[in-house]
Amino acid sequence: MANMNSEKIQNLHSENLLVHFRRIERLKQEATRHFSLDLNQRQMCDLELLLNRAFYPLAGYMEREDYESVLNHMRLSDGTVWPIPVTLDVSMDTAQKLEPGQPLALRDEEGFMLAVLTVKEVWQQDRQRHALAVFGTDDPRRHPGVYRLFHETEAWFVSGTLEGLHLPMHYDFTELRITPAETHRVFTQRGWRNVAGFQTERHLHCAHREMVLRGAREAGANLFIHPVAGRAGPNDLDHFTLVRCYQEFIKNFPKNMVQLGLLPLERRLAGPRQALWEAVIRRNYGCTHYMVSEDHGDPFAGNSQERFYPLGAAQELVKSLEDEIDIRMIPLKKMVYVEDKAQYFPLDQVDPGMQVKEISSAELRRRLEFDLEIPEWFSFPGVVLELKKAYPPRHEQGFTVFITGLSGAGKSTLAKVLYVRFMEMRERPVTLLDGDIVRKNLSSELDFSRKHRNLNVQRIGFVASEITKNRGIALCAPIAPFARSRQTAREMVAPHGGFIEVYMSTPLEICEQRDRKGIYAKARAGIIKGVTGIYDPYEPPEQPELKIDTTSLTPTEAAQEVFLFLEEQGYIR
Ligand code: PPS
Repeated sequence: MANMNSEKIQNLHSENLLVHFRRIERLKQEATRHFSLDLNQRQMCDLELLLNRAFYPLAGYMEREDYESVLNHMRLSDGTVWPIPVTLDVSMDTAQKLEPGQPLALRDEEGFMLAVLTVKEVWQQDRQRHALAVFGTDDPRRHPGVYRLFHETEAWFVSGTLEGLHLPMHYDFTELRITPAETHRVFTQRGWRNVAGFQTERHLHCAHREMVLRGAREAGANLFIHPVAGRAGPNDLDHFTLVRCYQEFIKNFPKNMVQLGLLPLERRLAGPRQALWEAVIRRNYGCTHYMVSEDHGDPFAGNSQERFYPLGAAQELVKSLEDEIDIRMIPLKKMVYVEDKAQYFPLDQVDPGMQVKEISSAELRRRLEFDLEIPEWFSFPGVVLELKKAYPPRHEQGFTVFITGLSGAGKSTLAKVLYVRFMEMRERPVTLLDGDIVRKNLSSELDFSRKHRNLNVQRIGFVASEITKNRGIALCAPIAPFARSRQTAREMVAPHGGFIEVYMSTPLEICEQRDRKGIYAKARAGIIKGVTGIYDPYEPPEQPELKIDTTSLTPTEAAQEVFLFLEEQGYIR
């Protein structure tokens, strides 16, 4: 078996797969004749780690022999430990155009050429077999990694060597986008003999500090906090907030102990194989140790769901191959705060009589939203401040009041009263997206077919989500007869602030009696077709935040119900 030699790795890391600038000129000239592929976010992550040699010894996308060997033995065909396939997936259309020896230009989403792949083989993947070998199941419903393989990966694979022109561009947190060659240099300059790598994709608090410090002390190592900056993680925090939180987090360590970096890794969530892969990557970044939790790489790690892989399996696998991959495994232990000792303890050292305190992520979110205390034993003031910016208390968040119901149910009137009252309050900018206004402007080309109604409501949801994100108030009053599109609007808005669905349940008879616009009379007379409630369906909301029947309520009384709800929920004071 190939046993990696640290010195060899150190030397190889002084290089990357980027070619000399003269060669770049040449490749650019030739590129006009090459086939080209625009990479998606996932593929860009893999390309970056290939080019910067975080995936050493890979010098391109895996050949079929290596791929098969990785599936079957977690090793490349020469015996080197490598647990996860790194392949370039293409559509059948592209696959049919490619031949061995042919250059394929790889471009980013803007069409900027990043690398040229010299094609070696093209083959159709067997998703079932791939999934079973890598993930241990071929059921996309049971495993998000398998879901991505089945639904977000093209069916054909291309292998071949790479010539890099540029690393993918990042304009955010550039100082943290350090490559393996740079980390080697930094660690050496600082005289760090032992460095323990720690990966995360969540925000970190006091318990995490205790956990990583404990691990690092055991190994006599400095720390490389190396969060994933690939696609969005398991929580709904935006990337910018997360990284700002990490920057605050590392301020709470002894001086010259920690280095922070971002890893553009597309995680496969393949449990033990994932952990092993991450360890190999950290070895390539110059770490001597890697911290592994008992549910490391599990798709359901860190939430209340049952884990997919057996607890401890990831630690065992990495431990068993430590010598071969040349990096030591540090088992991470969950730490809890023991109140009577005013100190953190590893969970397995807590006696039954001890008072343990914890704050779940849902509870943390609630406290942020309601501007409640977040104790110092739980988190650091700098981290809390960043979180507060991302999760302002509700009275500082934006929200959308989404009023749905039949024509004549009182939607527009309610929306107008609310508009005036919010304008009077002058606390947030207010936008009125009444059905008619939207139909005249945003959706002027749409008709009243199911497809167009859904599109109309989807557009309203998009605009409302932008308004809510920027902390304004969006007042929407479309008929929105279909539950699915109302749900879509909710999903667009909810991550950014409040979504209050108000169902105007005024019965059809009353709406028809009012018939302000005369559309019911026209519908009954057969002059207009497809009027909601007469010939077209209305699916009543099952769980609206509010249900208001304006049969015997004045517009001011209806508005009052909305105000009471908003106050009770903390959106207004
Ligand atoms: S939808 O289903 O949400 O897209 O409808 P919406 O955009 O809210 O409708 C705006 C107004 O169009 C008038 N109108 C119709 N409504 C229903 N069905 C048909 N066929 C139709 N034709 C025109 C109707 O007056 C809607 O305004 P409101 O404010 O609801 O009375």
